[in-house]
Amino acid sequence: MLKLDRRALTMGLMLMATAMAGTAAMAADGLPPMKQKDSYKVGFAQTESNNPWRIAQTESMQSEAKKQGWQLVYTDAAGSAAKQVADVDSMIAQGVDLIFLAPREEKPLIPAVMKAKRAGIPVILLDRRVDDSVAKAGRDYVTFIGSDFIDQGRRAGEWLVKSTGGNAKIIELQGTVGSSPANDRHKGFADAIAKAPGMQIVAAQSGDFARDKGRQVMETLLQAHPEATAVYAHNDEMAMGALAALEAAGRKPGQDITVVSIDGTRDALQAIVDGKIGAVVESNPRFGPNAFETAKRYAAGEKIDTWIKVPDNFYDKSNAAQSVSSAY
Ligand code: GYE
Repeated sequence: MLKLDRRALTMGLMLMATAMAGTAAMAADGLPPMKQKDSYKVGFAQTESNNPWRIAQTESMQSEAKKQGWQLVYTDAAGSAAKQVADVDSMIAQGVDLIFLAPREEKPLIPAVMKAKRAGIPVILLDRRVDDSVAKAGRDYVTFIGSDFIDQGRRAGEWLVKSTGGNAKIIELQGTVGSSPANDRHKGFADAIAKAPGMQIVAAQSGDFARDKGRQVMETLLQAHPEATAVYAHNDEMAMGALAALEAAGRKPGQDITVVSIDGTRDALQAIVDGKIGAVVESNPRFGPNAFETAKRYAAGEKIDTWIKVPDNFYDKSNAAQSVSSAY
């Protein structure tokens, strides 16, 4: 009897010791810890570099790394989720202290997030989310730093309702299929226009957040829907492509068709000044200071919110001119 109790006790102690060893390697919430050091080697896995928004984001990350004296391992997935997964793999192999990841699509990048976690490397998501019913902030990755895309779509929709008097036949140029900004910018916009029965989306298709694709898609959709009176583009590059297609078709953007979009690039703000785009909801790409500050707070053991929201401006005729020169 006594012998058995002793064995049970030893077993219990052993189990407790194993459990404690497990927690010693992990923060309380299961996230990999980050040691406090003077300088770090961190990764930034960029999704593509084919538009001014991406270039501004990369510049902001690189200049902040320089300012902090941290080494930045930079990769560009060139628009391929599969390459981005491989890029994260190589960062894990290089033993970076933390990975900043701008996930191209919501689902395909989840394995990369989980693999980094298993390798003991914390991940901070920048500008786009992964599917949070599978991978969770505060458990599988540290946090998401980025805009409220549903709100951006809502603001674009509300502006369009107002400026068209609640009557419009809309062509929607959507972002990259399966990306969180494309999903959420559609949702917020659809919710906003649902309140006005005269607002109708006559066609919607992805232009992959790219200017030339936006132009091509607009050309096709305009041929099928010459009755369109408005364009909602999920980003400025596609809006610029749409302007080219509209003008080539003899339309007069700003006069016979209203254009609204999202980002705040220099070209788009100039197009507002020129009277061709009606309004732009900002999506701020300058993540550097916020990203590095968050990593430092995490290393210091601070509790990090699961979403660090980036506040966004709004541009129309009243303020675009004064913002053109500081835009990217
Ligand atoms: O609007 C777009 C870019 O993920 C918020 O991606 C970002 C979006 C941005 O390619 O221009």
